[in-house]
Amino acid sequence: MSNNIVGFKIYLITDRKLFIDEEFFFGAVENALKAGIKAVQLREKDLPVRELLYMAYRMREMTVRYGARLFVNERLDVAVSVDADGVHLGSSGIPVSAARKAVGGKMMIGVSTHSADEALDAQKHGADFITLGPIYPTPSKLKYGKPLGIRLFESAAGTLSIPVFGIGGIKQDKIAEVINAGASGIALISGILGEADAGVAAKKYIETIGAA
Ligand code: TZP
Repeated sequence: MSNNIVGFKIYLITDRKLFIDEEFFFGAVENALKAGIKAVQLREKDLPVRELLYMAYRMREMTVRYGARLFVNERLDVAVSVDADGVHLGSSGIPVSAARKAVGGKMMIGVSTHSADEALDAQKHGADFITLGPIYPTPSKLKYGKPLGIRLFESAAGTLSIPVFGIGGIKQDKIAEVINAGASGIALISGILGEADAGVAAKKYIETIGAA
Protein backbone atom coordinates (compact mmCIF):
# COMPACT_ATOMS: atom_id res chain seq x y z
CA MET A 1 0.00 0.00 0.00
CA SER A 2 1.24 3.52 -0.71
CA ASN A 3 1.83 5.63 2.37
CA ASN A 4 -0.51 8.20 3.82
CA ILE A 5 1.42 11.24 4.94
CA VAL A 6 -1.47 13.60 4.29
CA GLY A 7 -3.39 12.57 7.39
CA PHE A 8 -6.84 11.85 5.98
CA LYS A 9 -8.43 8.88 4.26
CA ILE A 10 -11.62 10.38 2.89
CA TYR A 11 -11.40 13.35 0.56
CA LEU A 12 -14.82 14.93 0.13
CA ILE A 13 -15.23 16.86 -3.13
CA THR A 14 -17.99 19.41 -3.50
CA ASP A 15 -20.65 19.83 -6.15
CA ARG A 16 -23.11 22.54 -5.21
CA LYS A 17 -25.33 21.63 -8.17
CA LEU A 18 -26.56 18.58 -6.28
CA PHE A 19 -28.51 20.95 -4.00
CA ILE A 20 -31.49 23.20 -4.50
CA ASP A 21 -29.67 26.14 -2.99
CA GLU A 22 -26.48 27.26 -1.34
CA GLU A 23 -27.75 26.87 2.22
CA PHE A 24 -28.62 23.19 1.64
CA PHE A 25 -25.18 22.77 0.08
CA PHE A 26 -23.31 24.29 3.02
CA GLY A 27 -25.58 22.43 5.43
CA ALA A 28 -24.72 19.07 3.84
CA VAL A 29 -20.97 19.78 3.92
CA GLU A 30 -21.28 20.84 7.55
CA ASN A 31 -23.11 17.62 8.41
CA ALA A 32 -20.32 15.60 6.77
CA LEU A 33 -17.72 17.56 8.78
CA LYS A 34 -19.71 17.03 11.95
CA ALA A 35 -19.68 13.30 11.22
CA GLY A 36 -15.87 13.40 11.09
CA ILE A 37 -14.77 14.14 7.51
CA LYS A 38 -11.28 15.67 7.71
CA ALA A 39 -10.64 16.96 4.18
CA VAL A 40 -12.79 18.91 1.72
CA GLN A 41 -11.97 20.02 -1.79
CA LEU A 42 -13.98 23.02 -2.96
CA ARG A 43 -14.54 22.14 -6.61
CA GLU A 44 -16.92 24.58 -8.25
CA LYS A 45 -15.22 25.04 -11.58
CA ASP A 46 -17.88 27.16 -13.26
CA LEU A 47 -18.11 29.87 -10.60
CA PRO A 48 -16.78 33.35 -11.31
CA VAL A 49 -13.78 34.00 -9.11
CA ARG A 50 -15.47 36.41 -6.69
CA GLU A 51 -18.29 33.97 -6.01
CA LEU A 52 -15.78 31.18 -5.58
CA LEU A 53 -13.80 33.34 -3.17
CA TYR A 54 -16.90 34.00 -1.08
CA MET A 55 -17.64 30.26 -0.95
CA ALA A 56 -14.03 29.50 -0.12
CA TYR A 57 -14.11 31.91 2.85
CA ARG A 58 -17.23 30.19 4.16
CA MET A 59 -15.69 26.75 3.65
CA ARG A 60 -12.51 27.87 5.37
CA GLU A 61 -14.40 29.10 8.41
CA MET A 62 -16.37 25.85 8.56
CA THR A 63 -13.43 23.49 8.03
CA VAL A 64 -11.40 25.28 10.72
CA ARG A 65 -14.33 24.90 13.11
CA TYR A 66 -14.29 21.11 12.59
CA GLY A 67 -10.52 20.69 12.41
CA ALA A 68 -10.60 19.67 8.74
CA ARG A 69 -8.31 20.49 5.81
CA LEU A 70 -9.51 22.67 2.95
CA PHE A 71 -8.30 22.38 -0.63
CA VAL A 72 -9.37 24.68 -3.45
CA ASN A 73 -9.66 23.21 -6.93
CA GLU A 74 -7.41 24.87 -9.54
CA ARG A 75 -7.43 28.43 -8.19
CA LEU A 76 -4.14 28.87 -6.39
CA ASP A 77 -4.94 32.57 -5.91
CA VAL A 78 -8.18 31.72 -4.09
CA ALA A 79 -6.47 29.00 -2.03
CA VAL A 80 -3.82 31.49 -0.88
CA SER A 81 -6.37 34.25 -0.21
CA VAL A 82 -8.45 32.15 2.17
CA ASP A 83 -5.45 30.48 3.79
CA ALA A 84 -6.49 27.02 2.58
CA ASP A 85 -4.37 24.00 3.46
CA GLY A 86 -3.81 23.25 -0.16
CA VAL A 87 -4.68 23.54 -3.80
CA HIS A 88 -5.92 20.72 -6.02
CA LEU A 89 -4.73 20.95 -9.60
CA GLY A 90 -6.08 19.46 -12.82
CA SER A 91 -4.56 19.11 -16.24
CA SER A 92 -5.62 22.43 -17.72
CA GLY A 93 -4.64 25.02 -15.09
CA ILE A 94 -1.34 25.99 -13.54
CA PRO A 95 1.21 23.13 -13.77
CA VAL A 96 2.28 21.35 -10.58
CA SER A 97 5.89 22.52 -10.76
CA ALA A 98 4.80 26.17 -11.13
CA ALA A 99 2.43 25.86 -8.17
CA ARG A 100 5.16 24.24 -6.09
CA LYS A 101 7.51 27.09 -6.98
CA ALA A 102 4.89 29.58 -5.81
CA VAL A 103 3.96 27.96 -2.49
CA GLY A 104 7.12 26.09 -1.55
CA GLY A 105 6.38 23.84 1.40
CA LYS A 106 3.70 26.12 2.82
CA MET A 107 0.78 24.49 1.09
CA MET A 108 -0.14 20.96 0.08
CA ILE A 109 -0.64 20.22 -3.60
CA GLY A 110 -3.05 17.53 -4.76
CA VAL A 111 -3.35 16.61 -8.43
CA SER A 112 -6.11 14.90 -10.43
CA THR A 113 -4.74 12.13 -12.62
CA HIS A 114 -6.40 9.67 -14.99
CA SER A 115 -3.61 7.25 -15.94
CA ALA A 116 -0.38 5.74 -14.63
CA ASP A 117 1.67 8.16 -16.74
CA GLU A 118 -0.14 11.23 -15.44
CA ALA A 119 0.20 9.95 -11.89
CA LEU A 120 3.98 9.48 -12.20
CA ASP A 121 4.30 12.86 -13.85
CA ALA A 122 2.44 14.58 -11.00
CA GLN A 123 4.66 12.84 -8.46
CA LYS A 124 7.82 13.82 -10.35
CA HIS A 125 6.79 17.48 -10.44
CA GLY A 126 6.09 17.82 -6.76
CA ALA A 127 2.55 16.68 -5.94
CA ASP A 128 1.99 15.75 -2.30
CA PHE A 129 -0.80 13.37 -3.26
CA ILE A 130 -2.95 12.49 -6.23
CA THR A 131 -6.42 11.32 -7.05
CA LEU A 132 -6.48 8.61 -9.71
CA GLY A 133 -9.56 7.58 -11.64
CA PRO A 134 -12.39 7.31 -12.40
CA ILE A 135 -12.00 3.71 -11.24
CA TYR A 136 -15.69 2.84 -11.68
CA PRO A 137 -18.47 4.35 -13.76
CA THR A 138 -19.69 7.58 -12.17
CA PRO A 139 -23.08 9.28 -12.48
CA SER A 140 -21.64 11.72 -14.99
CA LYS A 141 -19.08 9.36 -16.44
CA LEU A 142 -18.70 11.06 -19.80
CA LYS A 143 -17.32 14.12 -18.08
CA TYR A 144 -14.52 12.16 -16.42
CA GLY A 145 -13.59 9.73 -19.17
CA LYS A 146 -13.66 5.96 -19.39
CA PRO A 147 -13.27 4.14 -16.06
CA LEU A 148 -9.79 2.72 -15.43
CA GLY A 149 -10.98 -0.37 -13.61
CA ILE A 150 -9.48 -1.68 -10.41
CA ARG A 151 -6.60 -3.63 -12.04
CA LEU A 152 -5.15 -0.62 -13.87
CA PHE A 153 -5.61 1.43 -10.71
CA GLU A 154 -3.70 -1.17 -8.73
CA SER A 155 -0.78 -1.35 -11.14
CA ALA A 156 -0.50 2.47 -11.27
CA ALA A 157 -0.71 2.81 -7.48
CA GLY A 158 2.08 0.25 -7.16
CA THR A 159 4.51 2.57 -8.97
CA LEU A 160 3.91 5.58 -6.69
CA SER A 161 5.50 6.65 -3.43
CA ILE A 162 3.09 9.52 -2.68
CA PRO A 163 -0.42 8.87 -1.36
CA VAL A 164 -3.00 8.00 -4.00
CA PHE A 165 -6.72 8.41 -3.54
CA GLY A 166 -9.03 6.29 -5.62
CA ILE A 167 -11.84 8.29 -7.23
CA GLY A 168 -14.90 7.76 -9.40
CA GLY A 169 -18.03 5.81 -8.51
CA ILE A 170 -16.77 4.73 -5.10
CA LYS A 171 -19.65 3.49 -2.98
CA GLN A 172 -19.54 1.65 0.33
CA ASP A 173 -19.21 -1.77 -1.27
CA LYS A 174 -16.06 -0.74 -3.19
CA ILE A 175 -14.00 0.68 -0.33
CA ALA A 176 -12.19 -2.53 0.63
CA GLU A 177 -11.36 -3.29 -3.01
CA VAL A 178 -9.87 0.19 -3.54
CA ILE A 179 -7.83 0.13 -0.34
CA ASN A 180 -6.62 -3.41 -1.06
CA ALA A 181 -5.50 -2.21 -4.50
CA GLY A 182 -3.04 0.19 -2.84
CA ALA A 183 -5.02 3.38 -2.24
CA SER A 184 -4.23 5.51 0.79
CA GLY A 185 -7.83 6.65 0.78
CA ILE A 186 -10.85 7.50 -1.33
CA ALA A 187 -12.11 10.72 -2.94
CA LEU A 188 -15.80 11.11 -3.61
CA ILE A 189 -18.74 13.37 -4.34
CA SER A 190 -22.05 11.54 -4.68
CA GLY A 191 -21.45 8.79 -2.12
CA ILE A 192 -21.81 11.48 0.55
CA LEU A 193 -23.25 14.65 -1.00
CA GLY A 194 -25.70 12.74 -3.21
CA GLU A 195 -27.33 11.06 -0.22
CA ALA A 196 -30.38 12.41 1.58
CA ASP A 197 -28.37 12.80 4.80
CA ALA A 198 -24.71 13.61 4.16
CA GLY A 199 -23.88 13.18 7.85
CA VAL A 200 -25.25 9.64 8.02
CA ALA A 201 -23.53 8.74 4.73
CA ALA A 202 -20.21 10.23 5.89
CA LYS A 203 -20.37 8.26 9.13
CA LYS A 204 -20.86 5.01 7.21
CA TYR A 205 -17.86 5.72 4.97
CA ILE A 206 -15.72 6.60 7.99
CA GLU A 207 -16.69 3.38 9.77
CA THR A 208 -16.13 1.26 6.67
CA ILE A 209 -12.76 2.77 5.78
CA GLY A 210 -11.62 2.39 9.37
CA ALA A 211 -12.22 -1.30 9.01
CA ALA A 212 -11.00 -1.65 5.41
N1 TZP B 1 -12.70 12.98 -11.11
C1 TZP B 1 -12.71 11.73 -11.57
S1 TZP B 1 -14.17 10.96 -11.25
C2 TZP B 1 -14.78 12.33 -10.47
C3 TZP B 1 -13.84 13.35 -10.50
C4 TZP B 1 -14.00 14.69 -9.94
C5 TZP B 1 -16.15 12.39 -9.91
C6 TZP B 1 -16.31 11.63 -8.66
O1 TZP B 1 -17.66 11.68 -8.27
P1 TZP B 1 -18.39 10.46 -7.61
O2 TZP B 1 -19.80 10.95 -7.46
O3 TZP B 1 -17.74 10.20 -6.29
O4 TZP B 1 -18.28 9.30 -8.55
